[in-house]
Amino acid sequence: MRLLARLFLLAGLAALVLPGQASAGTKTLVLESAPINVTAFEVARGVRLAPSPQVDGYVVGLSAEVVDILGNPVAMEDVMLHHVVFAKVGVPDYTCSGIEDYSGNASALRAERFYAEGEEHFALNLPDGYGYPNRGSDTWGMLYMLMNHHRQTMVVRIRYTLRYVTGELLTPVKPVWMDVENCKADPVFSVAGTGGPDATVSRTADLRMPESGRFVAGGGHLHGGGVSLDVSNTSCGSLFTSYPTWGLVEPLPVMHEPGPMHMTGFADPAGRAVRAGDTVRLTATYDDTRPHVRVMGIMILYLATGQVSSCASYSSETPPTSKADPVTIGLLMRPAGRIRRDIRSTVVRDYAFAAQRVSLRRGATFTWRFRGGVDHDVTFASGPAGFASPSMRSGTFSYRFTRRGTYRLFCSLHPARMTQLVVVH
Ligand SMILES: [Cu+2]
Repeated sequence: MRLLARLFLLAGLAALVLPGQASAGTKTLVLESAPINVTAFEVARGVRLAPSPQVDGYVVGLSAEVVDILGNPVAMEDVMLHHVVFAKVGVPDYTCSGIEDYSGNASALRAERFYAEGEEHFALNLPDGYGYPNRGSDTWGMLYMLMNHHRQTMVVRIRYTLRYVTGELLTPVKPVWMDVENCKADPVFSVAGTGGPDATVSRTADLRMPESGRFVAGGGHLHGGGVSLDVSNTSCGSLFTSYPTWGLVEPLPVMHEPGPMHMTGFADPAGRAVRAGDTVRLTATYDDTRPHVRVMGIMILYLATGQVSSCASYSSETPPTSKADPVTIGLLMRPAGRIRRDIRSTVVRDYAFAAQRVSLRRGATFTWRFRGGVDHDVTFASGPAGFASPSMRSGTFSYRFTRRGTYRLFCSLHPARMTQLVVVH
């Protein structure tokens, strides 16, 4: 079902919070999603309506966490919040006219993305005097991805805490979502990791500003292997660079490369000027000495519109140096069956790669043909070069193996059930 239709079907469920009337001041509101099942060793992704304040006001702060059905916080070792994105349904997004769903289908979903949080636990804190306007009649949706490191199915909720201002006029901000793979529910790309000592690789995305204003706050999202995430005004220089802090220990079993435990953000009441017509460029830089698959480069900025006379460049704080321990992702299930030599393709069906052990010659192009009732993907775990397919239930994905060695592959959505070994001679 299309995302939009699904959201509107659920609309009845959303109107259950926050009666009460507007009185001036800042309130702390604690809201929760409906329960979400996360199957053992698997990933739960989805879109659903999110309860929202039922009176007009402004969001000035927002953060999210995973709790169990009793309301107790759930440790990352149990269920990891990969990410949650909050969006206002039916409102056009600043940088994207329609967001693809998790299967890559173009969707009629128009929604304004206004906040996201991942392993770095970005918390929105707008500078004093600024707020994200919200009407009591607005509808919020959330898009989430959770990972269960347990042998049992877990039932959790996403709890989010808002600071909400009513009865006052604040300077409104518009959320500006910058993303090197914009307009996707799962905006990932992969780094091969074949660049040699100290190599990095960068991806960029440009936004031509339709209006003038000042960015008053922002935060970044990178995955494992991230070096920096910069947003610049191409005529003036850097507006802000977000840097990761490392140190998360990935819970066992290792199912993905750990992300940063923190990313720097900024909140600047004076704001950082951009003029209508300026090009704002996002640059996500990753280490290319090792593979890093299914990574992201996203910055969310908050714009107060209005005339500005000139622009400037800004230097950004760097966090204390930290290092990520290189992790190796092991397969949770040993690929089985006879070795299939020099085949060109295999079928990916529900919960199995048809050919689990494959031997190829260097230079061969191999194709995965997806025939599932649910989404699957092929994702690099270890080997000479990183790659990953989008998640799909039909269609094909091809990859040319240009480096000899042993590639351990799996489906990142079903890591305990779907694995494959490809040996390239
Ligand atoms: Cu799968």
